[in-house]
Parts: sequence; C-alpha cells; structure tokens
Amino acid sequence: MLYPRPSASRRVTDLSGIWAFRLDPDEQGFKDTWFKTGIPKPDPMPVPASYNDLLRDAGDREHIGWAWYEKELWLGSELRACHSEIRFDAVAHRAKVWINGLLVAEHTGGFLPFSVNLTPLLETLHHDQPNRLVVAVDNRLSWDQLPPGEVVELGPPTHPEGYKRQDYHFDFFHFAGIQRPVRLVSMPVSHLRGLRVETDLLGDGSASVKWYARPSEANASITVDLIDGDQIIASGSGATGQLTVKHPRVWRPGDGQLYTLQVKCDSDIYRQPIGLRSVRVEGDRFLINGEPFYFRGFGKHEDALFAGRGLDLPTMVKDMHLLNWVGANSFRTSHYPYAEEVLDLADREGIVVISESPAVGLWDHSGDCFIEQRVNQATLKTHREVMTELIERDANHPCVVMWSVANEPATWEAAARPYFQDVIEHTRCCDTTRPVTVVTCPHSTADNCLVSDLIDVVCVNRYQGWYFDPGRLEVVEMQLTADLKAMHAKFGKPIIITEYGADTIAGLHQEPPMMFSEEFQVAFLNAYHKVYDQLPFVIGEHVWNFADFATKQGISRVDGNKKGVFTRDRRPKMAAHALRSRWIESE
Ligand code: BDP
Repeated sequence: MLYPRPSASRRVTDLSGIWAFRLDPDEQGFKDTWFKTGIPKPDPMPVPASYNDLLRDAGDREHIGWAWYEKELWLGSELRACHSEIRFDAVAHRAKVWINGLLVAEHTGGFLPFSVNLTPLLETLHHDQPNRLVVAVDNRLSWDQLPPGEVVELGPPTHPEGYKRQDYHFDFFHFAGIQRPVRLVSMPVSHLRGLRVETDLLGDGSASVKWYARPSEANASITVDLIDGDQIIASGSGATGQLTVKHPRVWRPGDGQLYTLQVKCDSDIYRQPIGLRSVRVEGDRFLINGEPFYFRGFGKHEDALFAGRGLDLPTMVKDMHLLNWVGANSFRTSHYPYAEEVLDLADREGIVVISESPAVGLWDHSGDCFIEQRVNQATLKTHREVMTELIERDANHPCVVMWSVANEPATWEAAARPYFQDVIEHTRCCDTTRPVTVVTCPHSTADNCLVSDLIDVVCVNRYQGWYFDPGRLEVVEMQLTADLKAMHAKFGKPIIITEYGADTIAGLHQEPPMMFSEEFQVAFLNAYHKVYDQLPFVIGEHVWNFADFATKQGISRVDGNKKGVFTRDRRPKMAAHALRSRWIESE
C-alpha cells in the first residue's frame, strides 16, 4: 500500500489530534450503538498514541477488549470529483470503522496499514456538516494473529467473577490504540495504486532501476521520470520497465543518497524516494554494493514515554541522532514493522534496517507451540498475508536490506519446519531481491534448529552470562565460541548476533562489576566482542536493546526491560560510551 505522499495531484490531510475516547470492557458501545450516536462521556485521547499510559487507573492501563475513538470529519464537496481514502497507518490490534453509523472497514493486525475507500460512500457523506468517524479498537490477541496471544478467563474462588487475563509470550508491553497517523488522501479517479521499485548496480558501474506500477484503471497511461534534485535524468513509460543511470550517486550505509522516481498515471503523480544500491549474500559475506557490510547496532522498540508505541516524532529523530552518535550503522525493527516515517528517515540517514514481521512469541513454556491449538494453519495464513503486506509496504526503502520472518520461534519443533518452509518460500516470492532470515533464540542450537538451513543469514540471540550462567562472564568466551562455530559448521552461513545484552540500572556502579551495574553491562559486551572479533563468519552485532523499554509486569522486570544502552528517556549508560569507542574506531 502506497505511503500517502502529497504531490501536485494528491492532497493529504492529517487527522491527528485529540479524539474522543472511551474504554469499553463490557462491550456496551455495541449494545448502545455508539458508532451511530457517538461516545458518551468521552475522555480526550491523542492520535497517534497508545492509550495505555494516558489513562488514570492501573486497571485501565491493562484493559482487555474494546476501546472507542471518535472524531468529526469535515469533507468538502470536491471529493465527488476524485478518489478519496482514509488511511490508517496502524491500529492495534483489531479495528472496526464507521462513518455516520455505517460500518466501512474491519482490519486485524496492529502494525500494518489499511484504508477506507470513500468513493462508494459518497451518497452517505455530508459536505455541509461534520461526518462522524468512529473507530472501535480491540487489543485481544489470539493464536491466529501475529503476534499471537490468548485471553484466559478466570473466576472464583481465586479471582472475581468474569476476571480475564491476557497472556502473550513476548517481552514488551502490549500497547494498543490508534498508534500511527490517520490521513485523508485524495487523488484523481484514475490513479496509481501500487508501485514496486528494484534497483541494482551493474558491473560497468551503472545502476538499473526497474519499476512495476499498478494503476487503478487497466488502460491508464503511465510515464516515469527519475529525478535527481530537480533534474530529470532518465525517463520511461509503461506499467513496467527499466532505466539505467550511468554514473549513479549510490545509496550506501552512512550516506543515504536518494533520487525521486516520479510516476505519472494519467493525471495522478506519485513521487517515490529511491536509493540505488545492491544487496547480496555471498559465502560468509553480506554485500551492500558489492562491499562487505558488518552490522553494528541494536534491536530496538517503538517505545516512548507517554506515547507508548505511538508514533512519536521527537523520539524518532532523537534515536536517529543517537544511532549516529554511537557509531551504529543498522538496527532491526524488533519485533514488528515500524512506522513508515522511521524507514523514510533511515533511508535519508543511510541507516541499514533488518525489517521484522510481528511474528514474535511463537513458542510456549508449557509445551509444544506448533500444534493445532496454537500456531496452526490459520496462523500460517495470517503469517503469509503479513509478509505480503509488509513487503508491499516497505520494499521500496533502500534502507531495508533483509526480511526477518520471525523472532525466536520454537525452531526445534518438527512442525516448525514445514511452517517456516512455507513462509520463507512465500517471502522469497514476494521479494526476489533481498535475503531472508529467521531470528532464533538461545535454545535453538546447531543440534536442534530445524529452520536455519532455509535462510540466507543465521541470526541468533545469545544470553550466556545473563540468563545462562548469570554473572559468570568467564564462561562466555568458551561457550559462545563453541556455539557460533557449531552453528557455522552446520549451516554454512554468515552469522549476525541479533541480541546480546544485560539488564542495567542507570546509575548503579560496582567494582568488581556485578549484574545490573553499568560496569557489568560494559564487561558483558566486551566479553562478547572478544569472541566476535575472532570469528570471520560473524558479520554483525546488534546489542539488545537500544533503550530501556516497557514490558508487562512480572518478577523479572523492574519498571520494564533495562537492557537498554540508553535509558528510556534516552540518556547514555556507560555502555553507550564503550560501544561508541568500539564502533567509531572501527569506521
Ligand atoms: C529475547 C527476546 C526479546 C527480549 C529479550 C530479553 O527476543 O524480545 O526482550 O530476550 O529477555 O529472548 O531481554
């Protein structure tokens, strides 16, 4: 789905702001038809934002079920002459949308966009008075969604009547709400619906740009201009085609050189920023523009004070500055697709991104996970759809160099193999230009992993000295070396350590270093780096995590996960300075 970029033919109206809001644990809104009458006694709620940290009551923060949003929508009569949509960038996790009491959209999946086509609704829309836009948002997870989860019903004698608990196997707070922008987008009736751009660098130093345009009308006339600054440097026509750039300004890590591919589809104009670059895995190397690339960076989260998982532009820009400051060249969108604005910024900054699907928590403490009652054919169907939508959304970003199909699934279960064979094959069909990975957990080893032979780069999360042999950094070198060597011998692929980290309380100092102190975090990272530096097939280090982040309440988390190298309000811990020395020096 195309990102809503304004142009000479496209108007984008941002519907961000304060909306009316109310939680609805008893589903009263459906009985009383709030979608027609409006929400009674609403609270103010910013959009975009997660609602959880903006409510008064601890119980509300952990609310399970529906929440309602409402906004007045003014629509001019000029809409009759064009095609208009309301685009929701992300509503977590299930949404129902009504306009003037009419159900106009339903969508499941909290991290990818959907839109409401206003054209068939024109007769029901008002132009001389506001229209009532109502969105009901459900945060309940199930095993056929990604991420999966389940609502457990409890009751007397241990819990009050009707008591519910939402269980999920991922380590980040289950924020919900209208978490990304909502926009009204108007364009000509005959317009561009989809666009895929593939770039490559050719042996003679030139670059190729292939495009595949999907118009709304089959017989639309399509022309394409490649623009450098304000100059057209190459042109073509047709729904698909290829341009060549003789002396390209190449997009490379640290140098986000961009061009604009301007597509004219009848009278519609869509302007897609693109970067000219190539990506390949060859032997034990990850090549960007033919040059070996070593991933230095982090697993991150979309997690901000007050906004929760809501798009928070100041936090986003601050994070990019800090990534540059610390000498990182990359990050993984752990554990779900991030806002498109994040990827736009990474394109511009030349920050390399591993883009991850929301398939996290595909394992279960209590037993097998890839079974009929949990991860089943319905989950697989969702997973395929999510990969299609993710790739359709993000494939034009030069910053994205690899797809991560999942984080830490139970790769040792026999049924995980056909499941991932299917999703990986599907992912490769959706995009033939990028490598694919599955990020595996510490329990997934050379001996039992049934998935890592299917992927291009082995990505492993490791916690020796933390969850295993806690505090015993002296065992890290021995264990990690043997472990990584075995993974390499078995799968014959380059390896990125996509997570390694230690919870650290900012301001807690100790000599000799002990767990949770800033000194320990530095020593922990050093112990790992010593191993990486000796293994040529290690092609990347992503520390867990960029910043401290919110999690569910539990006995192993004090005010969230503290493995951040920065605090949640983005202050550097000692480890940030240590990483900076290592990474800036290696540049
Ligand atoms: C890994 C998960 C990550 C957690 C991390 C941790 O991939 O989401 O936050 O462990 O425990 O297993 O800190």
